[in-house]
Amino acid sequence: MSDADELFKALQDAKDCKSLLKKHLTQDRFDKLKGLKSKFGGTLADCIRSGCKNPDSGVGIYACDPDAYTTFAEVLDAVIMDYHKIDKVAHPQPSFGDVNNLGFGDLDPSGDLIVSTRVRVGRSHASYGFPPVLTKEDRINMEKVSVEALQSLEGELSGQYFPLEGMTPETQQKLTADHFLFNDSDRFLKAASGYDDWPTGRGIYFNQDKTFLCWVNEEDHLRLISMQKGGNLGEVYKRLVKAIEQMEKKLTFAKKDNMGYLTFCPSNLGTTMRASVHIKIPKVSQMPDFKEVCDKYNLQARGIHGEHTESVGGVYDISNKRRMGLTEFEAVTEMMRGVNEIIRLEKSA
Ligand code: ADP
Ligand code: CIR
Repeated sequence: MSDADELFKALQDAKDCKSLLKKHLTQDRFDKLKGLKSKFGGTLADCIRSGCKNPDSGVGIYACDPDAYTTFAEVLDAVIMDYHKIDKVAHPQPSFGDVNNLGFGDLDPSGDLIVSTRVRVGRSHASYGFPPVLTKEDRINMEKVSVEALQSLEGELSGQYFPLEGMTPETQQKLTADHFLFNDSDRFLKAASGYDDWPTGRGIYFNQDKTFLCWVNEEDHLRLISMQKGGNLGEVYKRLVKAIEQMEKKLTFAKKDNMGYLTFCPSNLGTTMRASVHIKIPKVSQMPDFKEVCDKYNLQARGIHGEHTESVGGVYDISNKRRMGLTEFEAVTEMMRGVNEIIRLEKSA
């Protein structure tokens, strides 16, 4: 049996699997796509390996490279429409709103509930593939160009780059515990080749206050992150927009007309934006309809050490779930509306 056949069989045998991959990779689609190769040499097996080996995946499929979104469109489009709740694969031009007049600022002026606020986007170099097709040399070269661009950032965004190679385990653990740094412990990403050649080519850039950070060669080639304590979403968002605009002038990122920015995971396409708060909601999170409230406002709840982790002490990571089919301003506004409602419910419970 070929690699792809074996993976597909495991997926079919996983009767309790509820992933979007399982739902949308029909036998017909599998037969049609299993022999194809994308421009960077990736295969369907590369895209579905993680979802087939981890039947508890929510999405279950990654793009082996930017061209996968064309070569394997038949299955990826179906997953994309389902995840982002859109009825056709379409995405508007980037639009950040008027950053000097956003209409939102601090979501929790009392300071009672929101511990911290973070907004991130992913970016991919247009000329490189994604983890399954990358070589060690690619990772080193990408790190070099990313760091050059980061080092040209000015003002509040100016900072320093720290490669993972050579960083002491104590520093890594402290930066991770403080929610700044990534690690290699996500089994979904691992099965998708996300940690190949670890830690080569990986590192973190941050400004003095650690309010602007950039992850290099984690899941995406670049993750631009703005974060700070408290609930001032306006300040966090504005800082991120500034960083995006400066980085756009230095690097060419992978984009597709109807999909916006291209990322390794189809859940991140489009705006690639995830705006989150760490918020104390001991009451709301115990309500039987907590999940329905999140669904109604298109929110996603995660634990406090990131995706696939647990809540601690009633603190959750609440963010927008949809990233494609809406503008950046609409994505952050969607999160803001939902968080306002969660705060209202917690305070009145
Ligand atoms: P992403 O997909 O956005 O990169 P993860 O779920 O993997 O996110 O989380 C990455 C890191 O960011 C984790 O350490 C997580 O605790 C941290 N994080 C996410 N949201 C916030 C927030 N609002 N405040 C502080 N840290 C956060
Ligand atoms: C999964 O399918 O669960 C993992 N591959 C992670 C998918 C990204 N999750 C998300 O909700 N954005």
